[in-house]
Amino acid sequence: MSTIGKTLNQFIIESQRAFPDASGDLSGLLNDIGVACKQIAHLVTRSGISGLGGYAETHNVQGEPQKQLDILSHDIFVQQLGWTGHLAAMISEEIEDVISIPTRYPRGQYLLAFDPLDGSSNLDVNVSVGSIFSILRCPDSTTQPGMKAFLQPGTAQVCAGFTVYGPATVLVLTLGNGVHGFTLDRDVGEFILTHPNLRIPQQTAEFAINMSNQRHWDSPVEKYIGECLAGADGVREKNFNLRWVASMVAEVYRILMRGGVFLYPIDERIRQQGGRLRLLYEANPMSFIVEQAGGLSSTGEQRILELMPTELHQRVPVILGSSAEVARLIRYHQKPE
Ligand code: AFP
Repeated sequence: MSTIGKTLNQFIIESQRAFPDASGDLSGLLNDIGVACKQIAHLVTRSGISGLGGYAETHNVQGEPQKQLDILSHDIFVQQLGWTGHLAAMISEEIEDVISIPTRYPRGQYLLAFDPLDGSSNLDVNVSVGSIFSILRCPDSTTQPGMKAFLQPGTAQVCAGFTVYGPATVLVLTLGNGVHGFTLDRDVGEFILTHPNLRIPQQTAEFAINMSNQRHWDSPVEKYIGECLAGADGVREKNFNLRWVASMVAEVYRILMRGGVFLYPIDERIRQQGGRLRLLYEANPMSFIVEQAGGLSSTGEQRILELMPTELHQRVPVILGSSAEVARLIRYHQKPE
């Protein structure tokens, strides 16, 4: 299955064959997500030409100003996936409530949670952005799925993925059997398997955190970053590199490629709201992918995938990446001294 060069569609169909009773619903849904991501890739690449890279006059459910492409990318997901008959409902970063499937369309067995355009504050400076998605099973006998249907732990995810719209457009996917990267061949219009069975190195010398928040950090993060900055002269006895793209998809993709640790921890500014990143459509899908690639993902106190969600848009602290470094940060949270 992991032959480089096969299309996303071939990979999905071959994955389905491992489940003789499969209905084909998930395969159809994944292909439709691939089409939506290709459409968004096209919009992102042309945003400077089309004049769509700027802000809309609106704010999202988080009260954050929306880019026109945030709204258009959201619309593409809803229009591309609503009619297919694979979904029972959707939730989006851009909309407060559950998005129901119109009664004129058949309803499927899956729930989709997505961030249509993560990192969109980078659009006007031409830095990589992306789409993130998480697929859950709709609880049985739920005819009209509401918020409760989505409040499942990350361990219940059937599939998770993200697309990076960067120098190359790459879709990264896990179905619970490893992590695989597909590069968009624009000449053919297909995602091609280029990075099968991605694995995150256990060790790293590269960390990603927004250093401007340093004065707000709790002591475990202060201790860890301080040791990284002390480099070869300090207890770690090696020098570290810092990267901060401010686009989670770009950070996670880099970590999948060469290791690293990404931190968006709780701090004094965001303690009240629980963190910066959203659990259902950012932290959970990225944690599923990172763990499937041999990494770890934690709030510092708990494994993210085991958190029991209480709200659709709840935020959590995120520390993910190379297992040796995340394990060290967990230890520092357990024994801050
Ligand atoms: P935007 O989608 O508003 O650009 O936020 C991106 C993001 O959710 C995540 O992708 C980044 O890692 C993080 O926020 C960057 O946060 P800071 O802007 O506080 O560094």
